[in-house]
Amino acid sequence: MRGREKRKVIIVLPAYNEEARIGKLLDRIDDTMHEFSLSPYQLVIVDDGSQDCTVKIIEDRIKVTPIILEKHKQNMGLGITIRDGLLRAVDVSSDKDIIITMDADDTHTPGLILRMVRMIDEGLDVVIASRYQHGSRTIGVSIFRKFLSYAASWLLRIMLPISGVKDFTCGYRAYRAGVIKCAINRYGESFIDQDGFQCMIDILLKLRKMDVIFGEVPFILRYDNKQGKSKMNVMLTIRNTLILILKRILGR
Ligand SMILES: Nc1nc2c(ncn2[C@@H]2O[C@H](COP(=O)(O)OP(=O)(O)O)[C@@H](O)[C@H]2O)c(=O)[nH]1
Ligand SMILES: [Mg+2]
Repeated sequence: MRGREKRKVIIVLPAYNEEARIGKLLDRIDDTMHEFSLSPYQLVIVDDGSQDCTVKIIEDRIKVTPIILEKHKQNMGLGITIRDGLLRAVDVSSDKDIIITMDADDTHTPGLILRMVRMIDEGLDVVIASRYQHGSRTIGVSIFRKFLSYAASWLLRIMLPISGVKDFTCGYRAYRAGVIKCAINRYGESFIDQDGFQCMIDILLKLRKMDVIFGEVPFILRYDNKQGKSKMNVMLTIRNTLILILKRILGR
């Protein structure tokens, strides 16, 4: 690298009551980052008022793993948690760095990070781990949840299309850090102003108005790794997603 600073990967994990799998996920991330020579890397974990041992598990790792831990005193929802994670990630990154977001429930395989990083190096600004590319698989997801994601994908592809995007809802993504910085400068506080799971859609809809190149990589969702229930309130998410789509179609 001839004296220049190496590009860094910053991984943002929103975590709410993830004691069952977060330790295992942190091991898998660390192994992957070392194996693929992506270290040193940085983890930004935002605990969203977990009532279980999530925070204890993370704090026990801080000595050996490069973790920045942000804590919410009470549960604030995924939108605010992702927002705080991205703001912190931007604080510790330069424009050429890469910010990855992924679930903390160990359903998103860290092995895909290398490919996502390479795709950013190849010129993409945002890479989505997509359930709708040739070679994608979803293992352990109920037919109802599959249908909902698929319906959201089609509705958005028709009503608010983004070139290169089929999966609008998956939380596993890579962003060029400079793009997130630009979005924060452009939108300020309103960059992530959706409280719930629909925030993942809205991030893309906001970036769509900027000069951003999107792409996807096939993704194998290992929902069978999940222990305990999903934290998504399905009915609330459907309602909020439809309201969001309507608002954005009307240009608000
Ligand atoms: N901060 C925060 N994170 C949440 C909340 N609900 C879920 N998460 C996190 O967001 C991610 C997605 O939630 P998850 O239960 O995996 O949803 P699913 O994969 O769509 O069923 C996980 O990393 C959760 O820990 C919440 O209320 N607040
Ligand atoms: Mg999940």
